[in-house]
Amino acid sequence: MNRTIVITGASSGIGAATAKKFAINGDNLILLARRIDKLESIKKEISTLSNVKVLIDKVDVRNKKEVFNFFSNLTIDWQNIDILVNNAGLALGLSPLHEGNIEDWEVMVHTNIMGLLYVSRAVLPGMVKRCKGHVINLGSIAGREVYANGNVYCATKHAVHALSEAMRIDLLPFNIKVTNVAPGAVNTEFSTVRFKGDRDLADQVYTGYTPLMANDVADAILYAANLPDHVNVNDILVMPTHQANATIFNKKNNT
Ligand code: NDP
Ligand code: 8X3
Repeated sequence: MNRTIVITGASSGIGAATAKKFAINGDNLILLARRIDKLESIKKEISTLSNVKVLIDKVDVRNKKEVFNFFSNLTIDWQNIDILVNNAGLALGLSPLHEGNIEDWEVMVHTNIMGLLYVSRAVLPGMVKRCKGHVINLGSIAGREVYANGNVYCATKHAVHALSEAMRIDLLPFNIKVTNVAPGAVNTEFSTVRFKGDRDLADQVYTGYTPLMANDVADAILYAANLPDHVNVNDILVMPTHQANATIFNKKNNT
């Protein structure tokens, strides 16, 4: 559709899957993450799928200076951003609050909340000026419910939900859409990151039932992004069929 889409955290999982779907849809892409080597291979893969333009850069969303430098140095042909997908995010650890690792809390809060705010603050003035745009924030079922030991991660995703609602109010006069996409369990690098590289623990999260795949969430994002100008999907809560809420799964007879 020849739009310009920014996706943060495009180096894996939901962000990478969404990038490929937008590319097939004919949209040009600005893809950001810390792992530039991963972004390079995704850019290469996209070039086999579509001839859209793809700009990649190593941007850590926690780094305010890096975020604002990147967006203020965009060349004119990249400046009119139509859609911002605030996807970069992570969970670190799973422990009761009184035993929590404070450095992990800081990384989650800085990435999931402050990172989303920095990127939004850098991109939104252009959308406001043009009275046009769409922000798609990656929330979570953890932004609707709290589960044992999920404390700080759940709090950050509740904050994402609140910020989506706040943006929808503040951006209303400027015709800017805001969609909060809240998935249940998605089999990506998410749990490997949460358990700091312990693949066995990560695999257990997705065993005994069929989780969502990154492409399933990307489909939901594309659905919201491709609606007519006068239609906005405020919220998408997308779950595996085998998952009723944050903690109740059907793991019987599903392997
Ligand atoms: P992945 O771990 O596969 O992807 C996370 C992405 O975020 C990576 O591309 C990573 O890139 C990027 N990222 C992390 N920290 C930073 C940072 N400081 N700066 C820039 N990019 C960063 O997980 P998912 O695809 O599953 O996660 C995507 C989003 O979906 C997250 O916000 C997550 O909370 C949310 N979500 C995930 C669910 C799940 O079950 N998987 C369910 C509900 C929501 P890099 O390391 O290269 O910087
Ligand atoms: C990721 C899903 O349930 O592990 O946001 O928090 S969950």
